[in-house]
Amino acid sequence: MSNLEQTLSIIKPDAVERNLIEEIKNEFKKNNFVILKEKKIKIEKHEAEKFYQVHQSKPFYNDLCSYLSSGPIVVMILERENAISENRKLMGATDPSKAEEGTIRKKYGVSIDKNSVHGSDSQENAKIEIDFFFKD
Ligand code: IDP
Ligand code: MG
Repeated sequence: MSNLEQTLSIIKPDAVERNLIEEIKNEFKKNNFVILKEKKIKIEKHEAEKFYQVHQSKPFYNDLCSYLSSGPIVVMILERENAISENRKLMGATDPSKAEEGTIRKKYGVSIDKNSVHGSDSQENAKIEIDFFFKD
């Protein structure tokens, strides 16, 4: 059975700053993701706070929102079979030092906060996150 899905991906400020946009996009393309839409933007802190609302009770929430709004990011809609789980697999563990070999976070991440990429974690959140950045 085919299960074509879309997920939201973000190339975070640490990766944009190190000129890794094309390399990371190539990781997605090599792994059969189609980039349906993409834009390079810089968001305000209040927008990051809305995006990361689910984490508002966490001790790292304030730093996380400051960080995501600290520099340009690339937001993308990625499509493939089982895009949500396949993207999570390709990204690797949240902490790059615990991520598997070959994953994007293992290759490019520098720390748990500067871990280079974001990816939606469920169908429900994928829809919310895609609308957040791409609703006209
Ligand atoms: P995920 O990005 O792998 O889905 P989440 O638990 O959803 O991980 O956390 C969102 C983001 O918050 C992570 O990507 C990471 O940048 C940051 N983060 C998560 N846990 C910590 C922590 O313990 N300290 C600092 N930052 C964290
Ligand atoms: Mg998450």
